Amino acid sequence: MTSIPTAAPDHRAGFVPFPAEFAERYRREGYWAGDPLGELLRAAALRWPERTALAATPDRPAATYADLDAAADRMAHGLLALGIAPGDRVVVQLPNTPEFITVLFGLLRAGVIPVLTLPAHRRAEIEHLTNLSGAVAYVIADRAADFDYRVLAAEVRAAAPTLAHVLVLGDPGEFTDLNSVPADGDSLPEVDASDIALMLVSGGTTGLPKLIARTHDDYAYNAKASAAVCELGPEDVYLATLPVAHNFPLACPGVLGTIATGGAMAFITDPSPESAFAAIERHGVTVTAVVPPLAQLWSAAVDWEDADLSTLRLLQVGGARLAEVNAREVVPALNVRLQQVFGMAEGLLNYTRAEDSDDLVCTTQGRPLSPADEVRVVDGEGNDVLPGEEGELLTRGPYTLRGYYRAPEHNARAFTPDGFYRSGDLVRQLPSGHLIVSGRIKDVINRGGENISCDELEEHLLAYPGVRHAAAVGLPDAVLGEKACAVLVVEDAMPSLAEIKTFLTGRGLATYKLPDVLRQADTLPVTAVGKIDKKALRGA
Ligand code: OOB
Repeated sequence: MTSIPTAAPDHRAGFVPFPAEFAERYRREGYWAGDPLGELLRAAALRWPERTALAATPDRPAATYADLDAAADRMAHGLLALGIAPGDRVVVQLPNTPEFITVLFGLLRAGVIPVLTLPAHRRAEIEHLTNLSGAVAYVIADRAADFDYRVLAAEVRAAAPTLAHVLVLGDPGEFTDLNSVPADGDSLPEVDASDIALMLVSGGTTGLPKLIARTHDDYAYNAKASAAVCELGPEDVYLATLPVAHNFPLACPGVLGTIATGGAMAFITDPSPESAFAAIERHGVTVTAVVPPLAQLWSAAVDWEDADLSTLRLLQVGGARLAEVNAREVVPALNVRLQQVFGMAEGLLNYTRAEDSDDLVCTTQGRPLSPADEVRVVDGEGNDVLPGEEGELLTRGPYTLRGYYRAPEHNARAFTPDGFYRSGDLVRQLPSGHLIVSGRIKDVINRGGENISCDELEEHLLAYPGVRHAAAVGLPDAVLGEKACAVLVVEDAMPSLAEIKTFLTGRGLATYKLPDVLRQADTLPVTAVGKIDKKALRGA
């Protein structure tokens, strides 16, 4: 009889749990079910053993829920047999492949905590996240998108004293073959649902990323409640288009919501219209999630791609603001229902609903997922603004973190004393509860003391005929402190600064908000998940 290992306590050092009275309430009111996340897959395998969980790929047949469940168990036993213990952290950096799911559930069932990084992260981020989490292992693919992750792993290992294993999907080189890990075994550790299930990486735009420890209870609720809002069921086929380690395609409702409701999952590593449309046609995809630049690209691409997209019923768009002009293009172009999603790895999710009017869907970023989500909109002093006025969004609720992992100093600023997360997002709330995101607190240009909201200026610039993408950034200026720069990606001829100013003035924009400088670009730089990268633009 093998003894059942239990979690070493050190993973909880630096974790900020939900206060006891809130945890009790979330349990009592049924938000938290007390089930470890690894059981989501177990329940699906019991209920729908023969249904397809993973769609076939060119090099492997489809896997049923029974297959996937067994593969996850074998992965869990194999990881424990390597000496990785419950409570240990493991950095996972995999492209969108079915193995991501096996590795994720293997880790969850072993009580080991995945630290979910994105394929676009490089040495600075991976080293930092490995050391911050004290990870003992790093799971990679050999190569993806022309990048050799084994070279990165060698560098990280040299700088991360805790890292004992590198597991590689594909050719392992000097490291361990991930395919050699799975093993049989008879007992898996008890997992406490109030403990840390996994860690997400913050999408923060300043400084190095932070770790967001999500508990089994809160993340299972996140995925299940999201699946309910999106009306996912066993007939759905979810396409992971965005990097699946990101909260949006992972659990909003994403692959975890799909597993909770018995649907099938398909994966692509290239989100271009050519690749994505082919996958939608091949797998009969019904739901997927994209960022606004991709929604725009897909909408335009129906003119030159002729794939059959008729199975697609729901296109979720979120991660950054979707301009109203672009929102209005999506539905007729792709013939789908559009859903705006305003979410954050830290927790709070807002969705537009099936019953919302077209105007609400095109002009708002949705309303909170949970009846237990608490939302406040506050001014610079932290006082509630009048209903409908703009202010910073603060939030607290059954799936919103109470503190970043191992970041006490930052937490003192990022949370109110009563536990609300200060999102840094500027919003207005309608009487219906729907939120309109008007920008980031810091995404403003301070032009000689007058504040210009970059989002507002961008929305106006996008309305100019032929402008495909627009970004407003502040540039240093000796006299004004900052001057306003508009960067445009255009379809044909680039307008002149004078033409832009005349156009914006015609739309009623205040003179001080007019750009001082106009730049043309072929493309805008993007972040690891595909949002426009303001930091890079400012530095350029
Ligand atoms: C999602 O999560 P993160 O952590 O990468 O980024 C969160 C931030 C938000 O605080 C907000 O500033 C921005 O991204 N954002 C939006 C937005 N959705 C996210 N800004 C305007 N409109 C939206 N619809 O990006 C994320 C996580 C789960 C679901 C969806 C998105």
